[in-house]
Amino acid sequence: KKVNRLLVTGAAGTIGGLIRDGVSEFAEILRLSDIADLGEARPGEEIMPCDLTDADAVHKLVSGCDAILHFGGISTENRADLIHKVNIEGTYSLYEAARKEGVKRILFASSNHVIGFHKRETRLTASSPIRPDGNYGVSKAYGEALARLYWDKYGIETLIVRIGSCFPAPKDRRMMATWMSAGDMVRLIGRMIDTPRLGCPIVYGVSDNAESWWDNSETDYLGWRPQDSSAQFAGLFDDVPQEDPTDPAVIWQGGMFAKAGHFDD
Ligand code: NAI
Ligand code: 15L
Repeated sequence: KKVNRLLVTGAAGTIGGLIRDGVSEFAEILRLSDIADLGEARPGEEIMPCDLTDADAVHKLVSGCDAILHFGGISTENRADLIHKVNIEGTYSLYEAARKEGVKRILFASSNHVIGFHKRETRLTASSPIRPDGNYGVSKAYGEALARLYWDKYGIETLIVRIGSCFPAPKDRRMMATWMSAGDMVRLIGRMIDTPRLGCPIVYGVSDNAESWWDNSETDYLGWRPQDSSAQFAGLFDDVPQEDPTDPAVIWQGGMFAKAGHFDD
Protein backbone atom coordinates (compact mmCIF):
# COMPACT_ATOMS: atom_id res chain seq x y z
CA LYS A 1 0.00 0.00 0.00
CA LYS A 2 1.11 3.57 -0.63
CA VAL A 3 0.10 6.82 1.00
CA ASN A 4 0.23 9.94 -1.08
CA ARG A 5 2.60 12.16 0.90
CA LEU A 6 4.70 10.76 3.78
CA LEU A 7 6.57 13.23 5.99
CA VAL A 8 9.86 12.18 7.59
CA THR A 9 11.25 14.51 10.28
CA GLY A 10 14.89 14.08 11.30
CA ALA A 11 15.49 12.76 7.81
CA ALA A 12 19.14 13.87 7.79
CA GLY A 13 19.93 11.82 10.90
CA THR A 14 21.28 8.30 11.31
CA ILE A 15 17.95 6.49 11.03
CA GLY A 16 16.67 8.92 8.37
CA GLY A 17 19.64 8.00 6.21
CA LEU A 18 19.25 4.28 6.86
CA ILE A 19 15.56 4.15 5.85
CA ARG A 20 15.46 6.81 3.11
CA ASP A 21 15.48 4.34 0.23
CA GLY A 22 13.39 1.67 1.94
CA VAL A 23 10.45 3.86 2.91
CA SER A 24 10.19 5.43 -0.55
CA GLU A 25 8.05 2.46 -1.61
CA PHE A 26 5.40 3.39 0.96
CA ALA A 27 4.55 6.79 -0.56
CA GLU A 28 4.06 8.56 -3.87
CA ILE A 29 5.95 11.52 -2.40
CA LEU A 30 8.41 11.51 0.51
CA ARG A 31 8.62 14.89 2.22
CA LEU A 32 11.99 14.93 3.97
CA SER A 33 12.66 17.49 6.68
CA ASP A 34 15.47 18.46 9.04
CA ILE A 35 17.53 21.46 10.13
CA ALA A 36 20.62 19.68 8.81
CA ASP A 37 21.46 19.36 5.12
CA LEU A 38 19.51 16.70 3.22
CA GLY A 39 21.30 17.02 -0.10
CA GLU A 40 19.45 16.98 -3.40
CA ALA A 41 15.90 15.62 -3.69
CA ARG A 42 15.86 12.26 -5.46
CA PRO A 43 12.94 11.20 -7.68
CA GLY A 44 9.77 11.01 -5.58
CA GLU A 45 11.23 13.21 -2.82
CA GLU A 46 10.66 16.78 -1.75
CA ILE A 47 13.00 18.51 0.71
CA MET A 48 11.45 20.90 3.21
CA PRO A 49 13.83 22.26 5.87
CA CYS A 50 12.08 23.06 9.16
CA ASP A 51 13.10 23.80 12.74
CA LEU A 52 10.81 21.82 15.05
CA THR A 53 10.94 24.68 17.58
CA ASP A 54 9.06 26.93 15.11
CA ALA A 55 5.37 25.99 15.53
CA ASP A 56 4.18 27.91 12.44
CA ALA A 57 6.82 26.27 10.27
CA VAL A 58 5.86 22.85 11.68
CA HIS A 59 2.22 23.52 10.77
CA LYS A 60 3.21 24.30 7.15
CA LEU A 61 5.42 21.21 7.11
CA VAL A 62 2.61 18.89 8.18
CA SER A 63 0.03 20.43 5.85
CA GLY A 64 -0.77 18.18 2.89
CA CYS A 65 0.76 15.04 4.43
CA ASP A 66 -1.08 11.75 4.92
CA ALA A 67 1.21 10.16 7.51
CA ILE A 68 4.29 11.18 9.52
CA LEU A 69 7.47 9.41 10.65
CA HIS A 70 8.65 11.62 13.53
CA PHE A 71 12.37 10.93 13.95
CA GLY A 72 13.46 14.57 14.39
CA GLY A 73 14.81 15.85 17.68
CA ILE A 74 17.68 15.66 20.13
CA SER A 75 18.67 12.00 20.18
CA THR A 76 20.95 11.76 23.21
CA GLU A 77 21.09 13.18 26.74
CA ASN A 78 21.39 16.96 26.85
CA ARG A 79 20.47 20.09 28.80
CA ALA A 80 16.87 20.04 30.01
CA ASP A 81 16.01 23.41 28.42
CA LEU A 82 17.18 22.27 24.97
CA ILE A 83 15.45 18.90 25.25
CA HIS A 84 12.23 20.62 26.31
CA LYS A 85 12.26 23.03 23.36
CA VAL A 86 12.91 20.46 20.67
CA ASN A 87 11.57 17.13 21.94
CA ILE A 88 8.66 18.29 24.08
CA GLU A 89 7.48 21.56 22.50
CA GLY A 90 8.46 20.40 19.01
CA THR A 91 6.52 17.15 19.35
CA TYR A 92 3.53 19.06 20.72
CA SER A 93 3.61 21.40 17.69
CA LEU A 94 3.72 18.39 15.38
CA TYR A 95 0.71 16.69 17.00
CA GLU A 96 -1.25 19.93 17.05
CA ALA A 97 -0.52 20.44 13.36
CA ALA A 98 -1.60 16.84 12.68
CA ARG A 99 -4.87 17.42 14.56
CA LYS A 100 -5.63 20.64 12.68
CA GLU A 101 -4.62 19.22 9.29
CA GLY A 102 -6.37 15.87 9.71
CA VAL A 103 -3.26 13.65 9.63
CA LYS A 104 -4.37 10.34 11.11
CA ARG A 105 -1.24 8.18 11.38
CA ILE A 106 2.14 8.92 12.99
CA LEU A 107 5.24 6.98 14.00
CA PHE A 108 6.77 8.40 17.17
CA ALA A 109 10.44 7.55 17.58
CA SER A 110 10.53 6.83 21.29
CA SER A 111 13.50 5.24 22.97
CA ASN A 112 14.55 2.46 25.29
CA HIS A 113 15.63 5.31 27.61
CA VAL A 114 11.96 5.61 28.64
CA ILE A 115 12.54 2.34 30.50
CA GLY A 116 16.32 2.66 31.03
CA PHE A 117 16.14 2.22 34.79
CA HIS A 118 14.94 -1.37 34.62
CA LYS A 119 17.54 -4.06 35.22
CA ARG A 120 18.74 -6.15 32.30
CA GLU A 121 17.36 -9.37 33.78
CA THR A 122 13.84 -7.89 33.82
CA ARG A 123 11.82 -8.80 30.74
CA LEU A 124 9.65 -5.85 29.77
CA THR A 125 6.39 -5.68 27.87
CA ALA A 126 4.44 -2.71 26.53
CA SER A 127 2.65 -2.60 29.90
CA SER A 128 5.74 -2.34 32.08
CA PRO A 129 6.09 0.85 34.13
CA ILE A 130 8.22 3.59 32.63
CA ARG A 131 11.55 4.32 34.32
CA PRO A 132 13.22 7.11 32.30
CA ASP A 133 16.97 7.42 32.75
CA GLY A 134 17.47 11.16 32.11
CA ASN A 135 16.12 14.39 30.59
CA TYR A 136 16.05 12.68 27.21
CA GLY A 137 14.09 9.66 28.45
CA VAL A 138 11.57 11.92 30.17
CA SER A 139 11.02 13.83 26.90
CA LYS A 140 10.28 10.53 25.14
CA ALA A 141 7.83 9.59 27.93
CA TYR A 142 6.08 12.90 27.22
CA GLY A 143 5.87 12.04 23.53
CA GLU A 144 4.38 8.63 24.31
CA ALA A 145 1.79 10.20 26.63
CA LEU A 146 0.91 12.85 24.05
CA ALA A 147 0.49 10.21 21.36
CA ARG A 148 -1.87 8.31 23.64
CA LEU A 149 -3.90 11.47 24.36
CA TYR A 150 -4.25 12.27 20.65
CA TRP A 151 -5.47 8.71 20.03
CA ASP A 152 -7.97 8.63 22.91
CA LYS A 153 -9.29 12.13 22.31
CA TYR A 154 -8.84 12.77 18.56
CA GLY A 155 -8.50 9.34 16.96
CA ILE A 156 -4.98 9.97 15.66
CA GLU A 157 -3.16 6.64 15.55
CA THR A 158 0.50 6.43 16.57
CA LEU A 159 2.97 3.60 16.35
CA ILE A 160 5.17 4.26 19.38
CA VAL A 161 8.54 2.61 18.78
CA ARG A 162 10.86 2.32 21.77
CA ILE A 163 13.93 2.01 19.61
CA GLY A 164 16.86 0.05 21.03
CA SER A 165 20.01 0.84 19.01
CA CYS A 166 19.34 1.39 15.32
CA PHE A 167 22.73 1.74 13.64
CA PRO A 168 24.48 -0.09 10.80
CA ALA A 169 26.14 -2.31 13.44
CA PRO A 170 26.26 -2.62 17.26
CA LYS A 171 28.85 -0.27 18.79
CA ASP A 172 29.43 -2.15 22.06
CA ARG A 173 28.49 -5.36 23.89
CA ARG A 174 25.22 -3.88 25.20
CA MET A 175 24.06 -3.22 21.67
CA MET A 176 24.28 -6.94 20.88
CA ALA A 177 21.03 -7.07 22.91
CA THR A 178 19.52 -3.74 21.82
CA TRP A 179 20.46 -3.61 18.12
CA MET A 180 17.82 -3.05 15.47
CA SER A 181 18.61 -3.39 11.78
CA ALA A 182 17.50 -0.81 9.24
CA GLY A 183 15.64 -3.56 7.39
CA ASP A 184 13.60 -4.47 10.47
CA MET A 185 12.80 -0.76 10.96
CA VAL A 186 11.63 -0.39 7.35
CA ARG A 187 9.47 -3.53 7.66
CA LEU A 188 7.95 -2.18 10.89
CA ILE A 189 7.11 1.09 9.12
CA GLY A 190 5.55 -1.01 6.36
CA ARG A 191 3.24 -2.61 8.93
CA MET A 192 2.39 0.83 10.30
CA ILE A 193 1.30 1.94 6.83
CA ASP A 194 -0.50 -1.28 5.90
CA THR A 195 -2.32 -2.38 9.01
CA PRO A 196 -6.03 -1.54 8.83
CA ARG A 197 -6.31 -0.83 12.57
CA LEU A 198 -3.18 0.54 14.20
CA GLY A 199 -4.40 2.10 17.43
CA CYS A 200 -1.61 3.39 19.67
CA PRO A 201 0.67 0.42 20.35
CA ILE A 202 4.04 0.51 22.07
CA VAL A 203 6.57 -1.65 20.23
CA TYR A 204 10.17 -2.29 21.24
CA GLY A 205 12.28 -1.56 18.18
CA VAL A 206 14.76 -4.41 18.33
CA SER A 207 15.90 -7.18 16.01
CA ASP A 208 15.65 -10.89 16.83
CA ASN A 209 18.79 -10.90 19.00
CA ALA A 210 19.85 -13.88 21.13
CA GLU A 211 19.99 -11.76 24.29
CA SER A 212 16.89 -9.64 24.63
CA TRP A 213 15.11 -7.80 27.46
CA TRP A 214 11.92 -6.88 25.60
CA ASP A 215 8.77 -8.81 24.75
CA ASN A 216 6.55 -7.58 21.90
CA SER A 217 3.87 -10.25 22.29
CA GLU A 218 1.24 -7.66 23.27
CA THR A 219 1.49 -6.21 19.77
CA ASP A 220 1.51 -9.45 17.75
CA TYR A 221 -1.57 -8.15 15.93
CA LEU A 222 0.69 -5.83 13.95
CA GLY A 223 2.22 -8.83 12.23
CA TRP A 224 5.76 -7.46 12.54
CA ARG A 225 8.40 -10.13 13.10
CA PRO A 226 12.03 -8.95 13.07
CA GLN A 227 14.05 -10.90 10.51
CA ASP A 228 17.58 -9.79 11.38
CA SER A 229 19.76 -10.56 14.40
CA SER A 230 22.93 -9.21 15.98
CA ALA A 231 24.25 -12.80 15.70
CA GLN A 232 25.73 -11.68 12.38
CA PHE A 233 28.17 -9.57 14.47
CA ALA A 234 29.27 -12.45 16.75
CA GLY A 235 32.87 -11.94 17.85
CA LEU A 236 32.87 -8.21 17.10
CA PHE A 237 33.73 -7.38 20.74
CA ASP A 238 36.05 -10.29 21.52
CA ASP A 239 38.96 -7.89 21.98
CA VAL A 240 37.02 -5.67 24.38
CA PRO A 241 37.22 -6.47 28.13
CA GLN A 242 34.29 -8.45 29.57
CA GLU A 243 31.54 -6.36 31.15
CA ASP A 244 31.82 -5.72 34.91
CA PRO A 245 28.52 -6.96 36.42
CA THR A 246 28.71 -4.35 39.20
CA ASP A 247 28.98 -1.46 36.71
CA PRO A 248 25.70 0.57 36.69
CA ALA A 249 26.01 0.78 32.90
CA VAL A 250 25.77 -3.02 32.89
CA ILE A 251 23.10 -3.32 35.58
CA TRP A 252 20.59 -0.94 33.94
CA GLN A 253 19.03 -1.43 30.52
CA GLY A 254 19.77 2.20 29.67
CA GLY A 255 23.52 1.57 29.93
CA MET A 256 25.63 4.74 30.04
CA PHE A 257 22.51 6.94 29.98
CA ALA A 258 21.43 5.45 33.33
CA LYS A 259 24.95 5.57 34.77
CA ALA A 260 25.60 9.22 33.88
CA GLY A 261 25.00 11.90 36.50
CA HIS A 262 22.75 14.93 36.07
CA PHE A 263 23.52 16.51 32.68
CA ASP A 264 22.91 20.13 33.67
CA ASP A 265 25.60 20.29 36.39
P1 NAI B 1 20.08 11.72 14.93
O1 NAI B 1 20.52 12.65 15.99
O2 NAI B 1 21.09 11.16 14.00
O3 NAI B 1 18.93 12.40 14.06
C1 NAI B 1 18.00 13.32 14.58
C2 NAI B 1 17.80 14.42 13.57
O4 NAI B 1 16.94 15.40 14.15
C3 NAI B 1 19.13 15.12 13.19
O5 NAI B 1 19.35 15.04 11.80
C4 NAI B 1 18.92 16.55 13.65
O6 NAI B 1 19.47 17.52 12.78
C5 NAI B 1 17.39 16.66 13.72
N1 NAI B 1 17.01 17.74 14.63
C6 NAI B 1 17.55 18.02 15.85
N2 NAI B 1 17.02 19.16 16.33
C7 NAI B 1 16.11 19.59 15.41
C8 NAI B 1 15.24 20.70 15.33
N3 NAI B 1 15.20 21.65 16.28
N4 NAI B 1 14.46 20.83 14.24
C9 NAI B 1 14.49 19.91 13.25
N5 NAI B 1 15.30 18.85 13.26
C10 NAI B 1 16.10 18.67 14.34
O7 NAI B 1 19.27 10.53 15.65
P2 NAI B 1 18.88 9.11 15.09
O8 NAI B 1 19.80 8.12 15.68
O9 NAI B 1 18.68 9.14 13.63
O10 NAI B 1 17.47 8.92 15.81
C11 NAI B 1 16.26 9.35 15.21
C12 NAI B 1 15.16 9.39 16.26
O11 NAI B 1 15.04 8.11 16.85
C13 NAI B 1 15.44 10.37 17.40
O12 NAI B 1 14.21 10.95 17.79
C14 NAI B 1 16.00 9.49 18.50
O13 NAI B 1 15.72 10.04 19.77
C15 NAI B 1 15.25 8.20 18.25
N6 NAI B 1 16.02 7.04 18.69
C16 NAI B 1 17.10 6.61 17.99
C17 NAI B 1 17.82 5.50 18.39
C18 NAI B 1 18.95 4.93 17.61
O14 NAI B 1 19.44 3.88 18.01
N7 NAI B 1 19.40 5.50 16.50
C19 NAI B 1 17.45 4.79 19.64
C20 NAI B 1 16.29 5.33 20.31
C21 NAI B 1 15.61 6.40 19.83
C1 15L C 1 18.97 6.27 22.00
O1 15L C 1 17.86 6.66 22.37
C2 15L C 1 19.87 7.14 21.23
O2 15L C 1 19.16 7.97 20.32
C3 15L C 1 20.93 6.38 20.46
O3 15L C 1 21.94 7.30 20.09
C4 15L C 1 21.52 5.20 21.23
O4 15L C 1 22.34 5.66 22.23
C5 15L C 1 20.40 4.33 21.78
O5 15L C 1 19.40 5.05 22.44
C6 15L C 1 20.90 3.24 22.73
O6 15L C 1 20.38 3.11 23.82
O7 15L C 1 21.79 2.49 22.33
